[in-house]
Amino acid sequence: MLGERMFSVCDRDHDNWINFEDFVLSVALLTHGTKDDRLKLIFQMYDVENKGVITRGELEMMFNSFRSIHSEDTPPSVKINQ
Ligand SMILES: [Ca+2]
Repeated sequence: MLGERMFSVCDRDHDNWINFEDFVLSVALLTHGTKDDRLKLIFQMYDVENKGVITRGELEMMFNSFRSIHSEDTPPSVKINQ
């Protein structure tokens, strides 16, 4: 999931390829962008449906994706209560 979201955000022209320009722009934003630029990039990763908001389900999905990366064992899923 995390890889798919990173790919989607880096694929700036949405042609399902990350060409050299997409790659350079993404790396430049992450390494030399302003704090706002980097926050926008992270927000776009969480905003799976590209609606300008992060739903509870999207947040859970990303948390679980991060947790699965940082744990050798498969941890129980995160569920955010209302
Ligand atoms: Ca592209």
